[in-house]
This record gives sequence, C-alpha cells and structure tokens, in this order.
Amino acid sequence: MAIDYSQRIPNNVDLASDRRLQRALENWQPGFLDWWKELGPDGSTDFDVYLRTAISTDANGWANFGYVKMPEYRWGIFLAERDPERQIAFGDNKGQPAWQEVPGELRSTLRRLIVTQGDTEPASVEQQRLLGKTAPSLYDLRNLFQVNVEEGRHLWAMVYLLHAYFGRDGREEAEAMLERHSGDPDKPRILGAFNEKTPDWLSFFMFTYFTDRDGKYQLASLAESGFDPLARSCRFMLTEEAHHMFVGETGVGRIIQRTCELMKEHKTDDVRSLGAIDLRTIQKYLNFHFSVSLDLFGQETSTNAANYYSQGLKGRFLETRIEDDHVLTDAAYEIETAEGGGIVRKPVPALSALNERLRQDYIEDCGRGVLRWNKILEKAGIDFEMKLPHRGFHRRIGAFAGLNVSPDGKVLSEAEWKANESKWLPTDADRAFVTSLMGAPVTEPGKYAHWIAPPARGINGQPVDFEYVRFN
Ligand code: BYC
Repeated sequence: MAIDYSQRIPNNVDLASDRRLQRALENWQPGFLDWWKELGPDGSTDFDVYLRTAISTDANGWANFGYVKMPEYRWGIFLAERDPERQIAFGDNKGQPAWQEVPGELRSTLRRLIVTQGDTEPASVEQQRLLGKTAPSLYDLRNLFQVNVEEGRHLWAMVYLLHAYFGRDGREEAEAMLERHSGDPDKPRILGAFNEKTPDWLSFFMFTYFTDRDGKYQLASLAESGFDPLARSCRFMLTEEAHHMFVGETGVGRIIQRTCELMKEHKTDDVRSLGAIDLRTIQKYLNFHFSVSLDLFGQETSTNAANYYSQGLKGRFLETRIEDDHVLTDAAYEIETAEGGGIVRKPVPALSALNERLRQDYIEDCGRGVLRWNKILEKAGIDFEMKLPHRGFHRRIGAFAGLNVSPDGKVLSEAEWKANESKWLPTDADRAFVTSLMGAPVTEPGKYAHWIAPPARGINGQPVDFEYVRFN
C-alpha cells in the first residue's frame, strides 16, 4: 500500500488511471490550499515543522518524521488495504460481499453521513487557528500543527469519496465543505461542538481528549461500513486519530501536574495567584467539553441510527468482536434517558438505541483517561478527584436537552440550575483568566509555559528540548 508521491495529489488509489476523477480533485485542490492559507494555522506559512507524514498505509510506513513547511505538506488520499474477501458484517445485507460502489437506494443517506463526517475536519482546524500565537512550547506547537495537517487530510479522505462515488452532488458537497465555517452565523458547521471556540490551550487539550474521541468512535463505526471505500478510508484515519487523543490526555495531565506542583510547593489551593490553573477550573472545562461532545452522538433513540445499521452503512464499535446476531431486530438495550421531567432507565429496541450504545462505549473510554489524571493527583497527595459529569448534564441534543441535570445526575429546577451553573461550567471570568495565562508563544527549545509541566518524553524518540519547529 505504498503511496505515490510523484503525483500532484499523493495517493494509493491509482488516481492516475482515472483522468476525470484526477482532474476533478485537482480542480478542488487550489480551493483547499486557499482555505488552508486563510483559515488554517495563523502565520505558520514559513515554519519548518517536525511532522509525521505517511509514506504507506501499513504499519512500517505511516509514521515517517521530518521537517515540512506546512503549506507544502502532501495532503492526499490514503486508504487502508482492501480485503477482497470482506463481507458486510451486520444489518439486512449481512454476509454479502462488501460494496465497492454505492447502492443506488442508499446514495443520499450515505452521502449525508460522509458529509457530516467530512465537515468536522476543517471545522476543527478553523477552531484552532489562533492557538499557535500562544503555544506553551515548541513541542506543543508541533503537536498542534500535526493535528491540524491530519485533520486537513481527513477532509481529503471524505472529499475523495464524494468526488469518486457521488457524481455532481458529491462535487457540490465537496465545494460546500470549504464554504461552511466554524461559528459562521450564516453558514455554520453542521454539528454543534464544531461551532464552539477553542480560544486557549486548556480548551484545545480538552477538545482533543473529548471531541477527537467522538471522532474515534464515529470513525470506528464507519470503518465497519458495508461501503468498502468508506470503511478503508476510516480505518486509516483511525491510526492518525490516536495521536490527537494522546495530545489531549497528556496535555490535560501536564496542566494538572503543574498545578499539583505549585499547590504543594506553596501549600495553597489558590494557584491562580501563582499563574496556574486551579483544579476546579480544570473540572469545569472538563464538564463543558464532555457534555458538548456527548451531544455529537445524536438522540438516545434514533430511527436514523437504526436505518444506518440495518442498511449496512454504519456499524457498532468493534462490530465483528460482538457476539450476537448482528441484525438486532429482536434485541433490546437498556438506556438511561429523560421522561416526564425525570431520568429513567428502560429497555428499548436495540436497533433504535445504537447512538446511545456508542455513547456508552465512548463514556467508558473517556473514564479511563480521567482515572489516569486522578493518579497524578493521588501521587502528588492532593485530595481532589476529577469526575465525568452525568450523561444528562448540560445537554443540547437528545432527551436530556429539556432538563436541568446536575453533574451527579439530579434533575433540578431552573432556579437551582441558575444558582449552581457557575460552579459547574466555566464562567466568562474563568475563561478570561485562562486566556490571560496564554502569553506570547514559548519558542525556546526545552522551555515550557509556567502553567504546564514538560512532557514525559518527546516525539518519535526525540528529546523534550528538540527544536520541533524552526521559525526561519
Ligand atoms: N448537532 O436521529 P438523530 C470527528 C440532528 S467527530 C446538530 O440522533 P443521527 C472529529 C441529526 O442530524 C465525528 N444536529 O441523528 C473530531 C438529525 O437531523 P434530521 C463526526 C444534530 O443522524 C474532532 C436529528 O438531529 N462524525 O470526526 O442518528 C476533530 C435527529 O437526530 C446533532 C460523525 O458524526 C448535533 N450534535 O445522529 C475533527 C459521523 N445530533 O435528520 C474531527 C457521521 C443530531 O432531523 N454522523 N442532530 O434533519 C452521524 O453518524 C450522525 O449524523 C450523528 C447524528 C451521530 C451525528
């Protein structure tokens, strides 16, 4: 699965053999580059960045490191290897050979899924575009840029599918990917969390921990798709996604670490006066990013989700490892949801509960990192525990959207909510404080901003004081 870098668009799909498709994508490419220059990482054009670039999609080739000027990064089309024997693993078409073309009757549904997925990728780049101005170190700046170029490539992955399999509609959707913008009042991005701001590095780390993890779970579900080119695209995207979540988990962990150090050294909880972020504020950011990311899974019970599954378009997380009939027409699944002004547990048809089931897998995964953050606190001897709030807390999508739910899962009156909201979610003053810590970028190798601890190790075996970015 070597990638052909001699082409204008690097690829491992033999693009050169399809001149029409190649031309169509080459026509889209300048618009993408203009978008990158306008809304990609601000002011980064001349930097040499120590980046990972895939040279093949197998285990030996996808993590190749070297200095790259970001606008010269070779965005391209990389699909995981095809298994000619692959069968659809679930739904009404279970056991049939995976589709290499889009079944006519599933066209618009599949296009919508691909567009929703694709839309998030450039959205996140737009959200993060100013963060380089306040990078806490060269190591972090490099990680931000790595995440950004790969999200750009994930857009390419979806745009390729739209161009290759959806004709004129697909080409129009690919154009529209560059026309909607994060937070644009007239043409916003499709999903809520991608219109929120990422104005500071605590938000960035929370976003890459919680929101990129939604990406992991959605991509894993689409990697089960009966439409093989989508499955193969998503499988390769998942290999890159892991680093994004690593950046988030270790970023939050390093902030907690630094806060603990200062609390111990100065024997105080009030680390704000010492120029660091207090644990309560970190918890509030966690509450915010977790809850907006939970919304990304859609309604608790969803006929859309049932249809995607029965049609063979979107499976469950690690579908083939689950031991059941993979059709689910007779199965039930117990969910927690809002009903009659309260929170109830009840069994519902498993097919309709697929969004909720994926959200449950996601919540469990989120919890594992929180445990590791708590280990840092425990090791430092600090009596504080980070917690994931209840799934109903601060929701805008789904059955909980109409309720005021506290982090520990109690339904509150409007007045009770209002009286406590500022304890649970970042206030304007909290955000202003965190932003105030984001000073000029730290550009000296091996130096780190005051509010964050250095990483335990560098990237690709390099030391932590490596020159990860050269500014020229
Ligand atoms: N915001 O039946 P439901 C990533 C709409 S992140 C706004 O539950 P469904 C990444 C919904 O469209 C992963 N609207 O919907 C991370 C529907 O509208 P209609 C992105 C929402 O379709 C970081 C209605 O409500 N990938 O990769 O089952 C950095 C009924 O809802 C929202 C995907 O999402 C919302 N949050 O579920 C970079 C995968 N939620 O039909 C990248 C593809 C629901 O009434 N998308 N609605 O007009 C999907 O699988 C589904 O579209 C969703 C929604 C799971 C998102």
